[in-house]
Amino acid sequence: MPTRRRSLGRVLIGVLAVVLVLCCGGAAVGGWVLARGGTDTVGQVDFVRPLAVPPLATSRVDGQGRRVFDLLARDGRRDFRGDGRLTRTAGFDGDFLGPTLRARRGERVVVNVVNRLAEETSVHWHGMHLPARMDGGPHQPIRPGATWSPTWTVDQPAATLWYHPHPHGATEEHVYRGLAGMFILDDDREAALPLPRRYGVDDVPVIVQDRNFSRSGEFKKTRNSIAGIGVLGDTLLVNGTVGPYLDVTTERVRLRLLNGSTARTYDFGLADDRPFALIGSDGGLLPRTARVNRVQLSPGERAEIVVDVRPGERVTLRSTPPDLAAGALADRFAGGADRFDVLQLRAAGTLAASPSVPDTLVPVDRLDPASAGETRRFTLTGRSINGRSMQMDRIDFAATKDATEVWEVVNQDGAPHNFHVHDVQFQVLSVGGQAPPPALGGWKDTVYLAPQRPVRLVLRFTDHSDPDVPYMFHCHLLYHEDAGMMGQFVVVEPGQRAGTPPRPGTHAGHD
Ligand SMILES: [Cu+2]
Repeated sequence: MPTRRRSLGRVLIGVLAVVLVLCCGGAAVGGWVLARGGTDTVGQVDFVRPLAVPPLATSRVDGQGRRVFDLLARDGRRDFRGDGRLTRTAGFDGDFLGPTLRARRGERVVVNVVNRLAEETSVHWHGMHLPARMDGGPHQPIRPGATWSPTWTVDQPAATLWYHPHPHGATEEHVYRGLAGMFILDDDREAALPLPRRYGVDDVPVIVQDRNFSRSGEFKKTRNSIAGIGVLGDTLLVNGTVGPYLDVTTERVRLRLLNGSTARTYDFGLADDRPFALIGSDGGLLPRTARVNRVQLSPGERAEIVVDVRPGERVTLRSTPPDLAAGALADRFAGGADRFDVLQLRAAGTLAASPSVPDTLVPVDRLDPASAGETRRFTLTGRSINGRSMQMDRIDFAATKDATEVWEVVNQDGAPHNFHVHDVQFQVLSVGGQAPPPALGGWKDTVYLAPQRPVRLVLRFTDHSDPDVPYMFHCHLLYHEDAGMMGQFVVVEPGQRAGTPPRPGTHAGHD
């Protein structure tokens, strides 16, 4: 039946044509999306505003010799771009971000945190070694109008730490609105080194955050659904300043870089690719200065760098595409192709002399993995760790006080995660089976997890035990954390078992 065969042939050709068009169209769209590249602000940022330097928090010493700070969380409004469009924000003691807290090793501190927000929040001391009930995680909520007054003794090396809310399920929202600040610790070892340390002059906090703005000027919290890592903004705020410059008056300037973003990873360097001195990571100074030209920071990580400048020059701190090692598609949608001009350094015509940065910094005693009594494995997939989602009333394990542990952490997704541990600083033993780079050679509390690349950590939980009140471990991509990629552990005395977390609403840690 030739007629029927002919019509069948026509149908087949038609179907083929449709398939062909769909394939080509799909490939074209896919190719266009990939080729489109990422967000790129290089050469497009007008550095017209002086970098805001967070004020040092005032403090007083009380009758018990404790250093007392006051911190007030509140809503605010700010015109970030000078065009009259106000953004609804939140901050500590101000409209956006908060003052820099500063304390010395050995000091006992008290922070009176007042919650003047319309909702519950908490304040977590990221990187701080302290009792669990002072940690400021989801078990220490502060109700609207309430004051929470944690107190602890600073007992860890000089470091660039930070503080931010950690309320159950709402951390991303609170940090994105602006609730965060730096917490600098000092000690004698750091003070004995010839490093720049005049706050706001040659020792400057650089808190980098990305935001999207709506047409009316509000922060826009639309998440990219393809990579699923959270909000990636197209505008950078540095200490809350859009388009910032810093007047540099000394030959060398120390920058305390904090990635305070909720999801984005940066790869910081200078625009002319000059090397700089990498002197510190999350938990303090490195054993040795690393002369590098890039430092990559995932959300929550810090680095201290010292940059040499020449009289009269202008040089830009830039973030080039980070190596997320997550494949082309994930890279593209997870910020792996994005570039940003971050901060312009404007050197004065005459610069005050700065001592050169020493090669040797501080001793970092290596924890011995061979002495580890416990090896734990953490597999991150989707929004869970070891297949479990965060539950306030479930303690995942108990770590014994003063015992060394090895943790093997692996991201088994195709997209980025990272890993943050409360209470202690850890050391990185290996990344994908390789010795860690110099940037991971000191104390760390947060580490990037490239897909399928296991990271081995060694940790020791000293000083503080409490069978009932847990510390957190979690992905510090805040959208993931809020969605359940978090677990809880307690530190116990030898032979002690994990107890029961306080019921929500009992407000552990309130005095
Ligand atoms: Cu994650």
